[in-house]
Amino acid sequence: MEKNKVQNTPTTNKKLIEWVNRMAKLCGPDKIVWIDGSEEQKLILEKECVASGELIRLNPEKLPGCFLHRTAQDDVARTEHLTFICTKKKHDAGPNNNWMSPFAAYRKARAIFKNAMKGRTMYVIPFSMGPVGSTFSKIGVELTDSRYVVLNMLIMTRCGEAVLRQLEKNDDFTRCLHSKAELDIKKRLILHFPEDNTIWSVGSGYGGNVLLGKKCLALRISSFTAKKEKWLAEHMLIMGIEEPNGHIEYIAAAFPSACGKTNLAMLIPPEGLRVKGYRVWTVGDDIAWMRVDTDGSLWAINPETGFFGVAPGTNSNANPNMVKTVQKNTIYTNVLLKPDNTVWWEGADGEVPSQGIDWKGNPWKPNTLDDEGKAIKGAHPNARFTTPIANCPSASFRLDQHHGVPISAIIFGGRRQHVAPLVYEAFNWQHGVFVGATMGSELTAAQVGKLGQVRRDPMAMLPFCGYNMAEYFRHWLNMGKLMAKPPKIFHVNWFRMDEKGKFLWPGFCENLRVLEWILDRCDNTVNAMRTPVGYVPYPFNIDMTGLNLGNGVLEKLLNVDKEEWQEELKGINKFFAEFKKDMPRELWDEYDALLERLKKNGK
Ligand code: OXD
Ligand code: MN
Repeated sequence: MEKNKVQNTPTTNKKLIEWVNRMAKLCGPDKIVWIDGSEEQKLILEKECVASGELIRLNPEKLPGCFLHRTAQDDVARTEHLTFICTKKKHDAGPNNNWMSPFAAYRKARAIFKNAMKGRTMYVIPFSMGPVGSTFSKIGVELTDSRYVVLNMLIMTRCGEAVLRQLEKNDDFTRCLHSKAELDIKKRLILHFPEDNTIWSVGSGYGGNVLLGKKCLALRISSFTAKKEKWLAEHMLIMGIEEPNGHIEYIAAAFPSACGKTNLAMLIPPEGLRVKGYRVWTVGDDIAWMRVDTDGSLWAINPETGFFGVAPGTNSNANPNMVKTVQKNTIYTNVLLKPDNTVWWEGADGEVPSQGIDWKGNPWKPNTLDDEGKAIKGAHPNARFTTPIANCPSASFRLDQHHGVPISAIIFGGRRQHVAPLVYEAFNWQHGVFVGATMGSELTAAQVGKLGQVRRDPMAMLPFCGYNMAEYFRHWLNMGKLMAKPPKIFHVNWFRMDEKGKFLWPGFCENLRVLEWILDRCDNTVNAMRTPVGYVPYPFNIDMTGLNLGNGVLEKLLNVDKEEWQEELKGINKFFAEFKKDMPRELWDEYDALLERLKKNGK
């Protein structure tokens, strides 16, 4: 029997068999195992992980089917500086990406992959992003030497037999190769080859770098494919809002990290609005694939089947639905282990435990200080849970529908202390693309850089757009022309502050009050104030039943300060200029028009 060769393949797809053989030859695993998506196979893998120490089984009474995993200490987040777009021409990756030539990238990575799986098993994971067989969906096959990756992929994607059957009808798939190798940051690379429909990730075990269906395939590779095929692959949540009359309107929303995207996707209406009969249905919290359907509207699916969410700060106040979701069949990564074999993180419900094992595996007590005098955290600030959407009490009943859901509104958002009002509506699609392209967030204490400094993150896609963003903007402009009924575009800012640095808006579930206005605008049932930046609500059109902000606060939240906006335009100018002559003229036109409106007296 020839070593490293696929034996008893469960597929007749020659292209797939040939590729698996070639990669096995490179990586040198002892064994190859095909993931079939069965419960039996999953249970075997879980047992093996517990035996090897990759997973700790959590309290089966309190957290059935749940496990804890700890990553290496220098492997706790996406490593953007080690993430590359490898197109033949550097220009095609754009100023927004790190670039390496495919030749250099393959050569560099091949040396790390060489025999990296020796003594290990190579798992072959056929997965579908989106319902198997939907016109929206794309198939990938991930080869990995990590059982943790397999178990996470089983939660996050549709894996196994059904996907192999689909690949017999159409043999097109994204080739995803992953090896932990030595988990050495100096030998870590996350490489995307959009022209070859290939992803190579080596040297990491952190979800964002290794669950290759997510950021790598569903955003970086798919944004490239989507441009060619005329659809949109976006870093957006999708939620349905059931109106008092039972009708459900769907919105897609893009926010940079740490702006509460997951919380918004599954919010529970505040008491004051709940009595009206509103209800939220969660379609997705991270990625939206959107296509123009035969009705001329934009329809969206969430290509994933799970949430890979940030644990710290998740509690019954911020996100009661997520707290319920993570009670079973969940993999926790880098959280604190409590003596009763349950888990905890900073900002979790209940009392701070008096002791535990921290995310590094060390004994922990609250308020223990490190060498610099800072309290040692029980959970890493980017500790995660991987959990099935099906567990979520607000999971939409349309998750598996092949056509997805129709999108009425697209929302862009950022974290801005000043400048951006609570909500405004773009004048039209082209202006909406400008609003998305100029999105920004202020740096928080958690990021390196000057506090309050604005980082531009267009459509929240800066780390995820697999090609030149100037071309991406052009694609967005073109998509508007394909739609008979394009969604309306809005911008929201939950983070505006007063002079003393206090948040003016309570956020969380109260955000539904703003979404209600947005839906009223989509239905043309409410007027708005025209300002230089867009349409802003009249304060009396936001339903404030049960929420008292104090005199004049809503007016402050909705204020458009022309001087602040003129300052803002200087930053936008600098950002646009980075794209040189590739920047679509239409966006500079929008820039000029805004400047002009700001200079005029009156509104
Ligand atoms: C994520 C991210 O992990 O956007 O979803 O960073
Ligand atoms: Mn994300």
